[in-house]
Amino acid sequence: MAKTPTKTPAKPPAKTRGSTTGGAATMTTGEAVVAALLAHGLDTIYVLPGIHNDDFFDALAKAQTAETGAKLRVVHTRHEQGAAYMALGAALATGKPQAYCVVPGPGLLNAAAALLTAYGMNAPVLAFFGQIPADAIGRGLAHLHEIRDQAGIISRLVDWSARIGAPGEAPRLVAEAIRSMFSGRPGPAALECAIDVWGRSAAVAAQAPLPISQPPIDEDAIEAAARRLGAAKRPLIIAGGGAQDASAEVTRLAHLLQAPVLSYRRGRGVLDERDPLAVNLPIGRDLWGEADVVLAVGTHLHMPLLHWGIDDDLAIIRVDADPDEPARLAKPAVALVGWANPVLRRLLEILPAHNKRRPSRAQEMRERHARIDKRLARLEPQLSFLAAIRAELPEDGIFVDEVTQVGFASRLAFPVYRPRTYLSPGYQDNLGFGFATALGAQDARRDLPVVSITGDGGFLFTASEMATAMRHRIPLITVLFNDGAFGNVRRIQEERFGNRQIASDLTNPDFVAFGKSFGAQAERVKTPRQLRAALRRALGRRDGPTLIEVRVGAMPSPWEFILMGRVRG
Ligand SMILES: Cc1ncc(C[n+]2csc(CCOP(=O)(O)OP(=O)(O)O)c2C)c(N)n1
Ligand SMILES: [Mg+2]
Repeated sequence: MAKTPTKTPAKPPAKTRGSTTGGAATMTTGEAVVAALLAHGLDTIYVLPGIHNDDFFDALAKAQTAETGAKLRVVHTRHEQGAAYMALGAALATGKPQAYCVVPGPGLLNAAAALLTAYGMNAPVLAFFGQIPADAIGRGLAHLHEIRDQAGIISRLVDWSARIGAPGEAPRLVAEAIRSMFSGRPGPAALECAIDVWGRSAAVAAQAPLPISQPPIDEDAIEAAARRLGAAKRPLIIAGGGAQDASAEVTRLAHLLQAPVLSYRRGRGVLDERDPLAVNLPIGRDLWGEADVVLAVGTHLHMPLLHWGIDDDLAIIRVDADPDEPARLAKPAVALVGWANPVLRRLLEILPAHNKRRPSRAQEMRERHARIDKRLARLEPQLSFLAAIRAELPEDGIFVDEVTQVGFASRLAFPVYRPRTYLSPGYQDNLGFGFATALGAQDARRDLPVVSITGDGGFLFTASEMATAMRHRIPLITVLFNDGAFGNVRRIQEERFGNRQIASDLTNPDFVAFGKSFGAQAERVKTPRQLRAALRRALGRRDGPTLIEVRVGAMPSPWEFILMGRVRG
């Protein structure tokens, strides 16, 4: 029973283009799903097994030994959230679809925070969930792992989901699921399959990837956008996660318009931050207050619209893949619906005819950076630890953020040079996402170093996945800032609640011994200099995970640079 997705088609990734349908062969549902995933270019699935999915796992096992050369690598984790976060990290690092598979009920719920995060981050993650026997679904017979209305729960978590009812349905449903992940608002999709359906055999016709069409570009809207931008006196570009694949276009627009580009979490690296036009949140807020036209690309504009204010002197141009997004908070002057890169490419074609000659704003931006950097300088030791990481991490290396003091500072002051090299959890900002997400990024991008930063609080959410890192020899480098506390919570209790501390102190293991007990490389450092040396040692080894514990005390609050008041309206 496929649920009909209600999506506007958008641009496909290169691998999902195609249209031919091959012949039929007898196979199980599990085998058909494996074949379909391979046909869509997936090469890995992140899993935690269980009886409901045994026949699917047997199909995965057979594919491992098949003479065809086609293989779906299977990475098993120690908790379902680990599998789902790994798929998320792999999707974010590659921009390509990634899959995970877990048992129904508790398995689904164990993985649900990661699926929620994938939704918030518009990440192309395909979730497979087992199900109780097909004829028992909905009857409340207390089957193993039964959960009331599993399909209903799933349908609230993702935009597109379906249940595979027979082997012959599998190829088409996988193809539709993957198409949905790149259509309209991009994001995760999910497929359920009942315990007795995975192993059922029938003739199955192959299904090539479905073409993904894009909404036609609205030429009137493009013209209106080009006119407004071309005449703008103080244009500002805001890049969100939806701009990650439009780096060249955003860079060109920024230069043509001499428009600064604000990015905070998910839009980092779209404009190389060595460019003086790349600005952080506090500078961006000042510029928002002064702007006459804002071009917002693939962003919810949550912070500007809800915190910084809006008035009639500011025209907003929105570029978004989700047709419902532009008008959600405030009606924009112009809405351009579609993927950022074709829309901006078209805009670039006609903008020169409307644009005036503009003097360079580089010097002005350098001065603004210098002023803000002076204020940010009090975020120590965070900035010095970040500088140590930046000095050692190559420019294409991936930095994975967390909900921790050094993470908050990184959003303001860790320079990012390329798209998809700064992974931040976006608006969910869920503690504990980092380590396992980084493992997935490192697993999918074995050619690049990945550094995960985490607090002592967040790390233990998924620390058991150190076993996964060892089992699958994933060379992730994790830098753990140990302050013996849910430090962010503790500081709020100090500052706002008369220092009545509650539930914010942490009793920790010896993290170095903990890492070593898995067989990982582990060491403890204190200073930024020592961190840099430890990172260099870790980057020289690529045969397994490294855990570097940094002992720290309480750190100064970053929040005055993040939660800032109105500048307009
Ligand atoms: C899933 C989730 N649970 C709880 C929180 C609330 N929260 C935000 S920061 C924080 C403490 C983080 O502690 P730690 O990882 O040690 O980082 P530190 O602030 O000490 O650097 C908590 C509990 C959250 N953001 N997400
Ligand atoms: Mg802490």
